[in-house]
Parts: sequence; C-alpha cells; structure tokens
Amino acid sequence: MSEFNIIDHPHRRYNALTGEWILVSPHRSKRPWQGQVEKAQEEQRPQYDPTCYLCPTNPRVGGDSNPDYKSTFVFTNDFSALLSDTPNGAMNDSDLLKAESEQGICKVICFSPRHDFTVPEMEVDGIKEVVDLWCNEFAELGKIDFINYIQIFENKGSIMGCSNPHPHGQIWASKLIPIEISKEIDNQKAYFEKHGRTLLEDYVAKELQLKTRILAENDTFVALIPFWAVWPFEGMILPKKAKANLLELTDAERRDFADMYKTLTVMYDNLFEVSFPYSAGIHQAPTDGGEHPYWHLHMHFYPPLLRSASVKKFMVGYEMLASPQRDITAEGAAERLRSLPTVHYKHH
Ligand code: H2U
Ligand code: ZN
Repeated sequence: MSEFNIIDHPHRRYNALTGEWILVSPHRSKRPWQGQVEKAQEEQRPQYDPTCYLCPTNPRVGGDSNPDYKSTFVFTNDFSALLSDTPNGAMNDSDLLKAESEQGICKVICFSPRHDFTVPEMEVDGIKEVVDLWCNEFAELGKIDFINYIQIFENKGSIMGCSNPHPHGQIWASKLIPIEISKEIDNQKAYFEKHGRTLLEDYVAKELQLKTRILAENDTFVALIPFWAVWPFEGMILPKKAKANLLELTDAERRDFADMYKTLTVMYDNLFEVSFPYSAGIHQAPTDGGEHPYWHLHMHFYPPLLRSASVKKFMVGYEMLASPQRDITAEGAAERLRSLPTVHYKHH
C-alpha cells in the first residue's frame, strides 16, 4: 500500500469555517463519462425588455413603477419573505414543536439598467457601483435596531430558480442570525481566541503560499477554490487582510472587490462558454451592536454545473442522507479555471 495522499486517495476534508466535513473521491474522476456534452443555445436578450419588471420605467407586480435609473436601483421586495411589522411571539410545545416569530426587511437590487448584461459582461466601473450600493444598504439596514444580520446575495440562472435574467441581486436583513452564519461565528471566534488572528487571514496567507487553489489576486482581494469546496467549481473571494464588513473597505479596495467579482465570473462563463449559473453571497459580521474582531468578510460562490452547460451536480443519495461528496478535487477544479482565457468568450 502506498502512503496516503489527497490527490489519489478517498478522504474527508475539514471545512474550517463551518466545522463540517466533506468526502472527496478523487479516483472516481478517472471514470469514463458517457453522457452527452452539448453546447447550450443562448438566447440573445434585448437591452430593454418591456415585459421585465426590473427594467427602467416598467411596472412591477406590487403596483409601483421603476424609475428611469441609469446605474443601480434598489427597492423593497414586493413579495418580501420577512416583514418588519410581524408581532413578537413564540410557541414551545413539550420541547418538540417549537416556533419563533421572525422580523426582517427584503430588498431587490438591479445591477444595471441593461437587461442583456450579467456581472462578467459589465465594466469594472459598473460593478463598483454595485459594491457601493451594497455598502450603502449595509450601512442603512445595519443602523436599524432589530436588524442583526444582513445577507447580500445573487441568485443567477434559471437552473438556480432565478426568475428573471435581468442582472440583479437581493438583500435579506433579519433579526435572527441565520444558521450558516452561526457556524461561521463559532469557528472564526474560536480560531481568533486561540491564535489572535482571523481564521481567514491565516487561511488566505497559506493558500497564497501554496498557490494550488488560487484563481486570481489583486492588491486587496483573492479568488480561490476553497480546500473544502463541495460544489465542483465552488469559489470564494476574500480580502487578504481581515475586514469585518464592507464598510471597512476604502474606495480603492471596493474597486478591487468589483475587479475580483468580474475576474471570477469571467472564468466561470469561459469554462463551458455559457452564462454560468450560481448562488453567491457575502458573509459579513452581524450588525447586532456587538464587537466582532474575529470576523473576516468573504463572498461564497456555489455554482451547480459539473461537466457542461447542461450537466449539473446533483446533491442526492449519499449526499442528502449522509455527507456531501465530490469527485474532482478542489486543486483540479482550480487548475482548469486558471487555464482559461481571461477575456470573456463573447469577446474572443
Ligand atoms: P430572483 O432573484 O429569485 O429571481 O428574485 C427576484 C425577486 O424579485 C423575487 O424575490 C421580486 C421577487 O419577489 N419581485 C418583486 O419584488 N416585484 C415584482 O414585480 C416581481 C418580482
Ligand atoms: Zn430587464
């Protein structure tokens, strides 16, 4: 028997951020693939779609009409999942049937007036305006007493259940600290107490040394495939130095964030020459009035595609019942993404 190594042998990897484990089966990626790999036919979208509820000047279902906006635009979701005026209350029947009322605010952000754009097709200056909007919204919502956590996210592509191709994202601000954030609080806090530095500052320094999972970097930010990635081409953007939230970024650093957002999404689009679907979102420190010196902001990208524009990874069977699993390694995925041209395929 040869000595254990993570390139050839089945193993589990630890997610230092969440404290969870994932099964990696690298030997299986040598398995032959017999399914089809077809190129997706992408529809040409118009710059303005009169039936789109996110395009400038159009009416929304809630009754309001969008202004003739020229860069970004934010509005309260007409079908908000969380409402600010829900009464406080709880139910607890025998420690078995428990419920608690929840309050919050949900917003929709349009990234651009152009219906036909996506982030990787926008200019960095335009994406910087999206980052500025995130900052303004984070600052405003964070001031509200009952808002303790703000989730900024983007759900892209119909495969992700996104209802509209117009480039947009959402913000859900809540009283509760959501479960994924609680896990990251516990692990980041424990690491900070033990080492006196943020977990992700040490992690990103180690990745920059090793280079195997790095996709790109600029002065402030790094894009990488995390060691513990679950999705085939899961990615993360994070600053090299700890920042608890977006408001700690200077103007130049915000631009570096926009630049890295574009760089990573261009890589994604170029992989299968298709507008690459994903759910992405920024994890920031809670806005509960407390001190969170251990928090290091980062943006997760969870894209489902595995092999082509149409073959996605299914989280089924063992993964639903026991543990997430992957075949191609994080290192292999990083190598593939790094080898792609840096210019968007539509401009080749
Ligand atoms: P998706 O990112 O899931 O496609 O969401 C778009 C959001 O836009 C969705 O949450 C909201 C939906 O509630 N929406 C409005 O607020 N007004 C409308 O007129 C239609 C959709
Ligand atoms: Zn539109």
